[in-house]
Amino acid sequence: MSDCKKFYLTTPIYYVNDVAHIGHAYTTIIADSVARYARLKGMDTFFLTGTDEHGQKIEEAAKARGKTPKEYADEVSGKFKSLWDEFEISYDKFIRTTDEEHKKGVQKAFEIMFEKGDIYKGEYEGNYCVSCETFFTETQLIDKEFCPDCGKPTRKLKEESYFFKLSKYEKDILNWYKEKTPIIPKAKANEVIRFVEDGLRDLSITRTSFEWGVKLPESINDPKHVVYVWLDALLNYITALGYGSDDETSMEKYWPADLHIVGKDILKFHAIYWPAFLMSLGLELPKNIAAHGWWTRDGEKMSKSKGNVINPKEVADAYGLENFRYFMLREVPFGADGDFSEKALIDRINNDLANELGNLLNRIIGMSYKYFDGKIDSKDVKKYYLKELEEVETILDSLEPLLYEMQIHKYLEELWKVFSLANKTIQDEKPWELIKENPEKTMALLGLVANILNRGSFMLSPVMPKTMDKIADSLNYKIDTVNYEKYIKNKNILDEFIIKKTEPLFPKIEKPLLKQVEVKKEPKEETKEVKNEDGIITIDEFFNVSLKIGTVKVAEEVKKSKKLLRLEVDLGEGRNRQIVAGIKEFYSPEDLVGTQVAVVANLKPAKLMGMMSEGMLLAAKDENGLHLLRPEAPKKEGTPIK
Ligand code: ME8
Repeated sequence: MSDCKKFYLTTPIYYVNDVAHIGHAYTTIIADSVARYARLKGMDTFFLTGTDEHGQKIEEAAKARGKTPKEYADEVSGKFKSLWDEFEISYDKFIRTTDEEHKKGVQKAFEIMFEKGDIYKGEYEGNYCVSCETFFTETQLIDKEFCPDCGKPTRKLKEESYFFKLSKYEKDILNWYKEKTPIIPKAKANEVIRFVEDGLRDLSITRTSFEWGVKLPESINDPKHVVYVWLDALLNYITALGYGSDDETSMEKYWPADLHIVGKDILKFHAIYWPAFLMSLGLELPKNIAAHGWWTRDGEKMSKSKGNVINPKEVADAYGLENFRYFMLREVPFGADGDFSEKALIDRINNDLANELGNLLNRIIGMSYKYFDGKIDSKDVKKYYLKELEEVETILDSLEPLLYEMQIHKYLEELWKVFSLANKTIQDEKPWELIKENPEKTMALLGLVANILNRGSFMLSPVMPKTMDKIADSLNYKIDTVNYEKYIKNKNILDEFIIKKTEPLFPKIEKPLLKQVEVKKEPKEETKEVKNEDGIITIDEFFNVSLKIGTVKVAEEVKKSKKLLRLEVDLGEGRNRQIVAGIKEFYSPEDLVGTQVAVVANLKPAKLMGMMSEGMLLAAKDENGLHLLRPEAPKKEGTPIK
C-alpha cells in the first residue's frame, strides 16, 4: 500500500441464496476500513463489492420459492446492497454477475482462453456439491458422499463439459507464491502451497444440466452450456473495471488488484484458480489475497436451519454500528476463527471504548473548562512532555505496517497503548494538584492529551469514521487527507483552540441488549417449527437432513416405558446405532428385527429414558395407526434417501 498511488481492493461477491450475516459483514467491514485508510492517505482507491447470482444453488433456491432466478436474485441482491448502504460501506462499485457488462466480459474472457488453447471439451464424471458449487473427486469426499468443505451430500454428475487446463499452470502458480508471497496470513499460504504441490487437475468450467448462468460466447456455438459459476464469479474483479467492454480505462488504471479480501472457505478459488485464469488471459496477478477466519456462534457454524445466525443489523442497532465495527476488527486476530459473544462485545465497549478512549475525551474537556475556560494551547508540550510525545509517535509509526499485513487487531491493540499512555500520564501528573503549582505545565499536559487524541482519531477513523469526526470536531480540526499529512506524516502539533463540549461518545452498557440472540433450542419432535414465514425451505435446507436406509438388527422393549423400543440399526457404518423410538404401541420387537427402516442419520444424539438415541425413524401416523416408512425393495445399509 505504501508505495502505490492507486489502491484496488475487493470483497467476495456474496451468493444471493441467503441474507447477510455477521460473517459477510466482517469481510465487508474489514475491506471498508482498509479502503478508508487508503483514501485518508490520499490514494486513488477503488473498492468493489457485489453479489454472485448465477449457478445451480441460486436456480434451485429461486424455484423453491416459486420465483424466477432473476426475481429472486434482484430481491436478495437488493437486501445486501441496502444493508451495506445502511452500514455506510464506502464501496465504489456494487457489481452483480447478472449485469450485462459483466456477462459480456465473461464471454470475452472465455473466448480468449479458448483461442489460446487453454479450454477443451470433454466429459465430467464425478461429484458436485451444489452448496459450495464445487467439483470433488471420490477420494476427496467424506464417506464417499459428503462434501469435505460443508459436509452436505454431494451429487453424482456425468455431463459434457469444457475443461480449463489448470494443470498447465501448476508450476507458474507455485513460482508466484515463492516469488511474491501474495497470500496472507502465512499459515494459510502453506496450506494452499501443499494443495498445489499435490498436483492440480484440469477444471470443469461449464455445466449443461441447468440454465441459470452466462452462456458461452457465440463464436463457440454450443448453446446448451453455461459457464461454471466460479469462473463467472472470479471474473467480476476485472469486469467491474470494464474488462471486455469498449472502455477499459478503469482496467488500465486499477488492475492488478492490490488486495482481495476473502474468508478462508474460498481461499483456494482465489489463490489457485484465479491466478491461473489471469495467466491464461495474459493479465497481471493480484498483489495480495488475504483470507480471514470463520465466525461461529457458541462454537458452531451459523446457519439458518440451526437458528443461530447473528444478524449484523440487529447487533449494530443495539450497540451502535461503529462499536460493532471496532469489536469485530479488534476481537479476533485476522486469519483466526472467532466465536461471537455478546459479553465480549460489551466488555470491548465498556473497557476499550468507554473507559480508555471516551474517558480521555471527557477528562480533557472537564479539565480545560475547569482550569482554562476551554482553551488548549500545545506550545509547551515538547518542553514538558517530549518523552511521552516521542513514545506516542514511535507507536503510531509502527501501525501502518501492521495494516499491510492485515494484522488489524494488533493495529488496534497498539493504538490503544497511546490512549492508555495519555490516561496514565494524567493519573501520574495529578493535574488537580499540578494546577496549583504549575499552570503552564498543566496546560502542556492538556496539550499532550489533545495531541494524542488528534493522532489517535486519524488512525482510528478508518474503523470508526463518524465517532472520530466527533472527536475531531471537539478538538477543532477535520479528518481528511490534508490534515493526515499535517499531523500524522509531518507530526505537527495542534494550534491553540477552544475545545467543544460533547455528549459522552460511549455510554456504558449495563446489560445485554440483544434479545433474540439466545440460540434457539432444538425444537422438540412434536413441536418442530417451520423455519420461514411461508413454510418453504430451500433445497439446501432439505439436504441438511441426512436420510438413510438401515436394517434393524436388535429390537427390545424399554422397561417402564409404555411407548419406547430400543433398536440397534445398521446404517452401513461398521457399527450399529442405538435408536430409541416411540413405536411400542404399534410394533413388537420381533416384528422389527431384520426389517428395513428410514432413518434421520444426522440428528443430534439425545437421551431418552437415560439411553442415548442416535437417530430417528421416519413413520406416518393417522387414525389407522402408525406405520414405518420402508424402501419398496431391499436397499444396501446406508443408502441415502434423496
Ligand atoms: O463464497 N465467518 O459467497 P458466500 C466469516 N459467491 N466470514 C464469513 C462467514 C463466517 N461465518 N460466512 C460467510 C461465495 N463469510 C462466493 C464468492 S467471490 C468471486 C465468490 C464471508 O455468500 C467470507 O468472506 O458464500 C466468505 O469467504 C464469504 O462470506 C462467502 O460468501
